[in-house]
Parts: sequence; C-alpha cells; structure tokens
Amino acid sequence: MIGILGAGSLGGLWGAMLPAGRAAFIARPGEPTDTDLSYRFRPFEGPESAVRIPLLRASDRPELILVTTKAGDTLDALAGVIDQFRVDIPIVLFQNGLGSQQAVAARWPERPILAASTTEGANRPEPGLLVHAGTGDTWVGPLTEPAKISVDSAVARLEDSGLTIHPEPAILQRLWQKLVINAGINPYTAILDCPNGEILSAPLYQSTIDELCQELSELMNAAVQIRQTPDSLRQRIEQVAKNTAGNTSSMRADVLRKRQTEIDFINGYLAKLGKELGIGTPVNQMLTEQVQQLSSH
Ligand code: KPL
Repeated sequence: MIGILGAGSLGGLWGAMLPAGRAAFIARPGEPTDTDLSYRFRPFEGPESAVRIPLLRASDRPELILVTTKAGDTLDALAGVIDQFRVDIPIVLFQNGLGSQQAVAARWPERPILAASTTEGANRPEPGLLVHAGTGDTWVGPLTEPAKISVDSAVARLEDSGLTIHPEPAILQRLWQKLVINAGINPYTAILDCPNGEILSAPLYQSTIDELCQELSELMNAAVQIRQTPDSLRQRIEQVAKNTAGNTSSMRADVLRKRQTEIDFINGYLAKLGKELGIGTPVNQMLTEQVQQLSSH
C-alpha cells in the first residue's frame, strides 16, 4: 500500500495510475477518515474512467509515503501525520522549487526522506475531473543518509503506476535544473498574466532576463557546483517557454485562483540563498516582491 499526502493534481495522478487497491490518501488531523475520494480520470490516452481511492486506515501499514502537498504546506502537513508511520518507511517529496525539501530532511534526518522531480503534467480543469495532460519522466533520489538504501525499492513501487521512473543519486542537482526553468518562466507569467510563450516578447522579460540568468548561473555554481553560462540558461528557459507556449504556468494558475503561490520556494528561495552566499540577486528579489503583491501573502 502506498500512502499519498496531498490530494491535488499530482496526488490525484498517482492515485489514479497506481493499480487499484495499492494507493490510499492520508487524512490530515481533523479530516474525516471514513469517506473515499472519488473523481473522474482522463488519461493521456484512452477513455475517461471513474476512480475511487480510500483513505488510509489506522490498521494499514503503508510501505511508501508520497507527499504531494504544495511546498508551503509540506512541513506542517507532514508533522501532523508522520508519527503514525514507522521510522523506516521511505517518504518521497514531490514539491516544486527548493527549500521545503531541505526543511523536511533537516527535521527528520533519521528517516529515509527522498525527493522527486517530475515532468508529468496533471491538472484539474473542473471540480471532480483530473486530467493527465502530458507524460514525462520522474527522477527519485535520497535527501537523508537512511534514504540511500531506499531508492531502488521506491522506484520499483512507483513503476507499478506504468509511469517512467528513474533513480537519481544527484537529486538536488536535478531539482536545481528545474528550479532555474521555473525561476525564469513562472514569475513573469504571473506578473504579466499571460501564457508561458507570451513572456518572451514582453519588455519586463526582455529587460531583466540576462541579469536574472547571471544570478541563476552564479547561485547554481555556488550551491551545487553546476557550471552553466547565463546564455545557456537563457536558451533553456526560452526553449521550455516555447515548448509550453500555450500553458498557464502553475504560478499564474495559483494567482488566478487566489491561492498562495510557490514564489517563496522559487525566486524567493534564490534571493534568500543569495543573501546567505553573498551573491547579489536584485532581479530574483524584484520578481519575488511583485508576485507576493499579486497573491495572498
Ligand atoms: O513547470 C512549469 C510550471 O508551470 O510550474 C513550467 C515548466 C513553467 C510549465 O508550465
């Protein structure tokens, strides 16, 4: 049995893709534990189906926990439920950005805490409907020392979903590669209120992207020793913006739905890190403040 904490788009995708009877959602303290979660699932290919996932019962002994909460909720959500799970049960974190993963690993260093980076696309265009909008890859790797021996078993269990999963010993580096893309696309789409592809011709983007990429390049080198030139980062950001030109980014979607954004874990994380490392980050700081003003901070 795999327990899933966080019944949003990604949690719903795992619930629907894992074989029937293998997944259960984890209720948070105070939430009712006697009702199943039901939704319609539209797979990437094939017909829509009805999905019904139970809630984990006290007598269930999950062999793996997936945490698919928003970055800002993760530490509190996990703290509310973690004591019911044996200390050797692997916990895989699926949050966007960085900062929340390290906070969890620092709080429970004795547990096997892993992180995942995924390019699977899932969304909920209307209540009760979950859409697997794009297939991709998922990389899983260890954050804490005890997690190193859990990677292969976690990958094998997740492969039961039929999704493509890879072990990734250098998961932090991989999370950084995604972070720089999100840092170069998401805040612009939120501030400009436009789909990903439209940022490229906007004056705000054009006047700040080179300086942003300079900041990203220096931070990435200092934090995880990945050397990438500002120009190559800009090219990657623009390639992803073009490949996903019609998409509404997750940050723009949060602003439109008046939900808290993940800016503190993307450009906000980078600005904070810059202060710690003595690297100037005026563009990350400016983008963070502008997005904070738009959302419910
Ligand atoms: O990951 C994304 C997001 O929206 O969070 C991108 C790559 C920008 C695609 O929309």
